[in-house]
Amino acid sequence: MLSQEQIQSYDDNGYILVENAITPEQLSMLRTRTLELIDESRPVTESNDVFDLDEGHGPNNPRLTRIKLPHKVDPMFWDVIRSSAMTEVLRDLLGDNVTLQTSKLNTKAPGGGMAVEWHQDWAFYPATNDSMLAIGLMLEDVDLENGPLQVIPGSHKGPVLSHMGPGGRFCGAVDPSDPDFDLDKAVTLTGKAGSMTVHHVRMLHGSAPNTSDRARLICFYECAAADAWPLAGGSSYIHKLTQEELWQDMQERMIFGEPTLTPRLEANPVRLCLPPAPTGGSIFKTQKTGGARSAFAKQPVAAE
Ligand SMILES: O=C(O)CCC(=O)C(=O)O
Repeated sequence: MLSQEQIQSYDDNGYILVENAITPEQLSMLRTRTLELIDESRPVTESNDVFDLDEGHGPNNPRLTRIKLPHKVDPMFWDVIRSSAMTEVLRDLLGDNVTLQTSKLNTKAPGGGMAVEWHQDWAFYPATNDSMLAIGLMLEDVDLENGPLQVIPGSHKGPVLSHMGPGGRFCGAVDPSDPDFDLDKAVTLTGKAGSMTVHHVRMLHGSAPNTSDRARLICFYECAAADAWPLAGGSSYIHKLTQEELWQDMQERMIFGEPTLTPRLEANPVRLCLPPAPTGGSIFKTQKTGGARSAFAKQPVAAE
């Protein structure tokens, strides 16, 4: 459970860091399973529904940017969000009815694993209100060398920046020269394995390439109050479901509490992510093919 100071700090700054978010047993199980999954990706030659491959991936050198939807790949990733300190943090920050928007395990490979360019999650999936956040559960120690998450405190109360690329398509990243992007204020979130970061859906955040010889394993759980309904035109898979499938999906994604059919409407700035990048499927593909300018390399992200 969070203290009043921690809740206030989240409200003011848009992020918090919490240590020991899961037990040592849970950490060990999740870490072992993650390393097994990376190993299982060896024969895979193209990104698919589970693995997003990084440059240089091959049978002798498994390199992933991401394991997609880990809570669907192995139930232990679902169980842990429903029965750990993370569960109580969600209750403190989002209320009694909380749903999982999506999950992803960004494995940032050793020796150059890709940067995630600066962006706001809100640009990918705006909703009727912004009671939404991402938990970043560290399954490996995260330090300055292996590409830690960086955030800009207070940016969750600012505008939603343009995430359009030079070709006029959504590129999933802000332009580093945008006057509303104040990189000087960035804070870097490092921590021991088992710690978690929490950042607000409108928070500007990104992370540099992994220059270390260790993978940077962070499992992101993107969560929402049940009354934050996705807006049509967002990039979530939800829009591809039939009404019957959506109804089923809503029940299955509840972390605790009940879904609701009465969305809460708030006046927040919104930009929809259309037209989409030439290739989507992960933020890495969207940023590359949409032509995102890099704040880390000071040059465009190389196209695949
Ligand atoms: O992996 C990271 O450092 C950031 C991930 C992220 O922001 C995203 O996937 O949307």
